[in-house]
Amino acid sequence: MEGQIVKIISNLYTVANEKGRYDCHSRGKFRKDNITPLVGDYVKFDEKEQYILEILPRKNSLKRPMVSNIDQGLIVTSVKHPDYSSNLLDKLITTLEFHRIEPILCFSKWDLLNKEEEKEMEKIIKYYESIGYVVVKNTEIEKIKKLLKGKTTVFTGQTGAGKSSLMNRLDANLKLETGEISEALGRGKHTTRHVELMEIYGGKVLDTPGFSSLDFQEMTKEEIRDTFVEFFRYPCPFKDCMHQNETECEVKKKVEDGTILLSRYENYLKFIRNQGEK
Ligand SMILES: Nc1nc2c(ncn2[C@@H]2O[C@H](COP(=O)(O)OP(=O)(O)O)[C@@H](O)[C@H]2O)c(=O)[nH]1
Ligand SMILES: [Mg+2]
Ligand SMILES: [Zn+2]
Repeated sequence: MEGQIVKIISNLYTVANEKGRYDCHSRGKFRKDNITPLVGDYVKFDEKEQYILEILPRKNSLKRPMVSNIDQGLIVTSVKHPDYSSNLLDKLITTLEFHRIEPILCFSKWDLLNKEEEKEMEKIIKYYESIGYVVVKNTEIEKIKKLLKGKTTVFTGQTGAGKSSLMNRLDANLKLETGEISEALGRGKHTTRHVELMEIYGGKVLDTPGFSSLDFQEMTKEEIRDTFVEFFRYPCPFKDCMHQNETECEVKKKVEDGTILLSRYENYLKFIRNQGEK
């Protein structure tokens, strides 16, 4: 039979398909081939012996968390408490783009903003929409449900941003632990549970504490550049332009005239600093 690994606890793999859930073991064979079965893996398994026989080819895989076959990432970004961080948002977008995971931007805690702050955030949202991203607020539950349908989605974002609260609102049966931010931050690592793929409204979601601390060690400068999707709209005279010190650069022009959001460009420069070359 075929199914998808939805949970791994030590060496017990829970494989699910339309017929049910099966607790399976893996064979030494995978260890020999240096393949670690991941949550999200589609597998062939022997339902009688409860053994995983084969891992089917992956669409993508992440290291932190260790998951595979992710379609999209819902980036939960709080606009206050914790304060809005364009750096973290762009970092997560870059990380998802790099892994060919479609980013969806979800802003939370809008209720904590005053009118002026709201206006500022609206501008930022408009910009991200203009470069092609789907943007929602965490209060737009019906819209979010539609986006999740039929897809495997990873929830990501800073601790305290409201990921678990949102998932609980999407499905009251989940009953995920949520925390006051100070508490959540203080507890740090041990709020991290095992990774589990959960069904919500005909979609599958992963709650992933810790994902936000992903770094770029494995990405080159060029790979980071190519995750800034709006840069492609403004071809530069130098084909491999890094939009940095080049004299004739269309991207820099668009930053200067305000077409490209300054914080995006500044974050880009920060991200490529200290990165390896191609
Ligand atoms: N004011 C406000 N608080 C929220 C909102 N969403 C979540 N919270 C609160 O923020 C805290 C952290 O939420 P939680 O879901 O645990 O965040 P997580 O760490 O991303 O899973 C909790 O106290 C929530 O009640 C929101 O939209 N507005
Ligand atoms: Mg949480
Ligand atoms: Zn350029």
